[in-house]
Amino acid sequence: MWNIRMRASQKSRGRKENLKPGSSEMHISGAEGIFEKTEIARIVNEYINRAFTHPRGRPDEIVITVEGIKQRTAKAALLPLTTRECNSPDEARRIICRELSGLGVSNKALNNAFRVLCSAKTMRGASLIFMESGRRAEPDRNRGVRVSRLGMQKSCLRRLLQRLSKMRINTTTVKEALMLASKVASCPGVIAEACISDDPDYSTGYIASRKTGYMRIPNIKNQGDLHGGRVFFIRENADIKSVTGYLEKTPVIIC
Ligand code: WAQ
Ligand code: MG
Repeated sequence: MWNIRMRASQKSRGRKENLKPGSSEMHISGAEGIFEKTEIARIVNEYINRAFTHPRGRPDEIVITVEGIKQRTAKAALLPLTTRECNSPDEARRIICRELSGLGVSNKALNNAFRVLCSAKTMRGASLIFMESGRRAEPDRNRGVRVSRLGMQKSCLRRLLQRLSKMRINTTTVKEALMLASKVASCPGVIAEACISDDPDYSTGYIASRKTGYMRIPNIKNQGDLHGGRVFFIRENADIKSVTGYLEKTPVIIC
């Protein structure tokens, strides 16, 4: 199996020479998956098209990585999906706080999470937040933790696409977010996730955990807003190295 990753960015124009590498990048788009060898050409093509047609803007650098997977892959269960009724960002915040408080996430942790999710400066990855102290724990605050090396079993994918089609939400965005959330929820140190897309025209977000499943929340932000992000709430005694190691490096097949 092969892990294919794409990352598209825009370096700030004109001032490139004076800046430290990476410091001025605007993240445009990223994608990734685990595939068979015969799928590589098709997927690379698809990812490049995606990078060039992204609503966040035109990239001037696209990095594609195609990497053979040598490790044994772990398995994780696909989270069940539901959609809540929600009419505004304020209502979304109330729903998220109620649900996550129920899982033991403190107010402090929730406030810190919303600061990350609503910041104008988006991260490439996710913030890790201790569920009680609310302390941020990701080693690199600009980059965050990037969930990587995940794929879905063919039969599971087929069933999922049928189900999403029936619900009229069979889009790459939903499919990929649900897969990512399923890997994250399977990580022993993680208690829950909250996500707002950084795409200006995508206003449905979600929270996810083993207890709540994947819960979609419409109108989590207003159309046109550029902010967005991901937060993974972790157990107070979680080992950061094993959490990031699992999320970034362990190949996981969702089934
Ligand atoms: N690992 C960790 N964090 C990530 C990753 C990743 N692989 N990819 C993106 N992020 C973070 C990053 O901070 C982005 O700014 C933020 O998440 C949002 O990413 O069911 O499209 O790719 O309809 O814009 C939710 C779908 C879509 C809800 C989420 O996120 C639904 C989405 P985006
Ligand atoms: Mg995006």
